[in-house]
Amino acid sequence: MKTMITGVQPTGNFTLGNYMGAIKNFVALQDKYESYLFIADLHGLTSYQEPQKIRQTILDLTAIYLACGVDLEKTNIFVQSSINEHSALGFLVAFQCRVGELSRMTQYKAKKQTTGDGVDLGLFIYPTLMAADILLYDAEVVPVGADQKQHIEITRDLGERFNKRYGDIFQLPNYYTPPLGQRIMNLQNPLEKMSKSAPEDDKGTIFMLDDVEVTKKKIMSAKTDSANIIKFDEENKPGISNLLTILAILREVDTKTLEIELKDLNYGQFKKIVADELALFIIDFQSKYQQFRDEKKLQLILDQGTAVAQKRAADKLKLVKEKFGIDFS
Ligand code: AQP
Repeated sequence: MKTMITGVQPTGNFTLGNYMGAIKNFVALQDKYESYLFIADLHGLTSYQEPQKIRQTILDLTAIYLACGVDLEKTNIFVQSSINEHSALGFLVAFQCRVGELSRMTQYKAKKQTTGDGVDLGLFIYPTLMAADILLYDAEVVPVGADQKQHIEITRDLGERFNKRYGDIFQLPNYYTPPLGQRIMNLQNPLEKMSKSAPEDDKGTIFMLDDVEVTKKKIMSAKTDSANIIKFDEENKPGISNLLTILAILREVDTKTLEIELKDLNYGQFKKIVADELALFIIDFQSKYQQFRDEKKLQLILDQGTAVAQKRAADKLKLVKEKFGIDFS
């Protein structure tokens, strides 16, 4: 059976973008693959995290995964830092990655601009650790949002380079981005992606665990345009297109169908429909989340997922070390 993997950092607050861009699609595909879903706490450490809070945020994210529909019969959930092979392979990958390749990464370039006093090396080499996360499991498919496509592409390039130098070691991965929802935009600035590192009071970000009344208000005050025509046109009508995308994903229809159905409504009426349907979805999500979070099984779930992933990662790292000529066990 082929393998699928993806991860989310246990930082900030899980957003509608994280759900629609990545985890919803992972859940939809989990039947078809040997599936691994990890909590990317090492990636999270590319910015300072309060040490006392990390354990709780990891358990929160585990419950979020389950509330999104992750099925433990089909998916192994684990914490990245509990498997040392990620760091070990990340190191080896970084050694043969070019500075120029990493300098071209859009995410790095964007973050560099907002970091006044220099960029941590962790942020610069983030894609090499991400490549290790994927290559370690020979994953064929990685469901991600659009912002991560470039990192999967560099993972392929690096995997190919190793395969050429050392003989076939790694399966080369492909990203899976959904036709709709690969880039859910900030409601107040629909030219920017919705991001979970946004401040808690950001009016443009739907946090999945926020009070549902706050969420409804955010939809009602979403920035649109003045034309009052409900049409999917990301270039000229980014705000309306973003709302159409959200509603289309909730209803599992395409945006054309919605355009026809909603054509006689004004923007206020349209937003009310989106707000109400999103609220119903989020109420259901939050009730599942609370149930999983209150159960005392989360650590056990992580331990079980880690045991399965650990075996696979250890076998792979051993093979890599053999191929590199540094396996002396
Ligand atoms: N707005 C989005 N639309 C679609 N997919 C998204 N993803 C993130 N935002 C959107 C996807 O979610 C997965 C987890 O990514 P992450 O943990 O890096 O979350 P983030 O929201 O991107 O986090 P940050 O810390 O707020 O990052 P920056 O600062 O880069 O915005 C990934 O598959 C991602 O593509």
